[in-house]
Amino acid sequence: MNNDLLNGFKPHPEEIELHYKQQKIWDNQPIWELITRTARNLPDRCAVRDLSHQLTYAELLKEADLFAAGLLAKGFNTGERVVFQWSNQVSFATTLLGIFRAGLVPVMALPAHRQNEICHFAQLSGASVYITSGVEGDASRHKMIEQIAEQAKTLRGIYSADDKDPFEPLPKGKGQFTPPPIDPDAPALFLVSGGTTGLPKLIPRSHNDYRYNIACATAACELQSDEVYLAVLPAAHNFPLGCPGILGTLAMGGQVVFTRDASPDQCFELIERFGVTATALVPALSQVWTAATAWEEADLSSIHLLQVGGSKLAKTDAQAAMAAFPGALQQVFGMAEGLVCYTRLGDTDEVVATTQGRPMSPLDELRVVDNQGQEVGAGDEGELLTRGPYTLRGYYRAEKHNRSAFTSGGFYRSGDRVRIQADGNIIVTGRLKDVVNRGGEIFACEEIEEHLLAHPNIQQAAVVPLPDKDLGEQVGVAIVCTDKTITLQALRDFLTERGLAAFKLPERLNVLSRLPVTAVGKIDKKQIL
Ligand code: AMP
Ligand code: DBH
Repeated sequence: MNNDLLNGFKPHPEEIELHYKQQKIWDNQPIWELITRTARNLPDRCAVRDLSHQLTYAELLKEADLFAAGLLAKGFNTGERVVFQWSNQVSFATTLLGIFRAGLVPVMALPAHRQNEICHFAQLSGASVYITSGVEGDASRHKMIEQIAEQAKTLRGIYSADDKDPFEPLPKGKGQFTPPPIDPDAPALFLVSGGTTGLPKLIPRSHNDYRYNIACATAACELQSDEVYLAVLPAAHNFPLGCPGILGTLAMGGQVVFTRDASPDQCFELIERFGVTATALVPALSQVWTAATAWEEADLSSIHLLQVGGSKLAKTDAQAAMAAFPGALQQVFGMAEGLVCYTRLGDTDEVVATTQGRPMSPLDELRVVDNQGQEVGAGDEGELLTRGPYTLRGYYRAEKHNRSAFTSGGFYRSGDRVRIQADGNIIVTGRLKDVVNRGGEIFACEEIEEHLLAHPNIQQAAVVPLPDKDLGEQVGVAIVCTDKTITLQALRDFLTERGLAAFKLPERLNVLSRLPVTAVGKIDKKQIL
């Protein structure tokens, strides 16, 4: 074991770890065992496919082990970090499983990340390897990889699966592979935070905590052994990776279909062809898919779980998705840091349309507090704090930030404003910092966004604070609207009619053909400002 891995990793307190193990909440197995178990029981079943490849469980494991053996033969050791940047295709699974089998620890970069983020991940994690699926027609990527090679000093190897890249191909070993022993309390992988401020942070997820995460997610979503999961969001993101996503599906013996093209055109064809039963989308994508069901002719009746999460799903969009995919919608409020909440199949339409669900584990502890840190009354709004068996105790190598991101009792301050209903379901009302401060009047952007989305011609809306020389901040609005000629005054009249206070009315309007999005497809307010 490379002990350097544990530098800057904050585990759960010892007595709590012990309790989790005694109660079999944590089962002390390596993460790869989720897949090797299926490979032993159902070797000939199809595990993964995309439009050009498919592999059975036995083949998936064999390919993974050849790569694992190759990594170890190159002199990389258990516990060393690998910046892993891979697009949605069959080799995502073989390569990631290979990293796990070798005992190396992947940093789960997303395809949209560029040299700034990749170098940051490499340096912060002290990674010795960067591996990537390749250029995919993006000429700027060659330059990017060259810059990474030059700047990321800890890297001893860079490998690309694309022979057009100026780097070595992925190492491949031979023969029988015996995986090295791992410490199940150590990080198994690093997820990256959405990075609403500055560069993304690294979120360590241990074998034990991530296995528990996956087990809770498969149970809450009632995932079955004949599940066919379509991985359409970037596969390295927590939502499609493990909630229950790719790893949950493989743990159950189901099949994962990878696609790099998220369009309804392509995805609906895949759903019909492979009988896709489950998938996960962000709200913007669910909007596009829902609209497309009106004209696309593919048979989508195999879908029984349509997960939508990552940012707030407007009630009207939820209702439209429920009509387009009957009985399948599930709202998901999750975070790579841990806590995941779901509405459940079988909840009333009202709950599915208007709430973000409830925690997936009975051991999740939730507190809603005011800005003094005092718990608010039942049903009142406040910041959500959370702690539990799969929620981190500290970002990796971020001691200073951790002092403010966690309470002294180890609760993670999510930065999300929520209300918890009497039935236990959560309503996310916005981000703590997503507010406008207009001369001391502080109000949530989300409140105005909700009113804007009630406008029949407005499809997407983002409210952002803009600097104002007299009052500090003013309200700026960016919308996607079917009526391109809509004016600021017309919007102000519409909002006034809905009873919005005059000081909350927008003073700047930008009508766009689409809103900028983050690496996983959430509306990116940083780029609107
Ligand atoms: P990240 O830290 O990048 O994993 O992003 C997690 C954050 O995304 C959460 O803390 C929320 O702010 C936001 N989020 C995720 N799901 C939802 C949802 N269903 N509704 C509103 N916000 C969400
Ligand atoms: O936004 C997220 O990070 C997220 C959303 C839904 C997440 O991590 C998840 C489900 O697991």
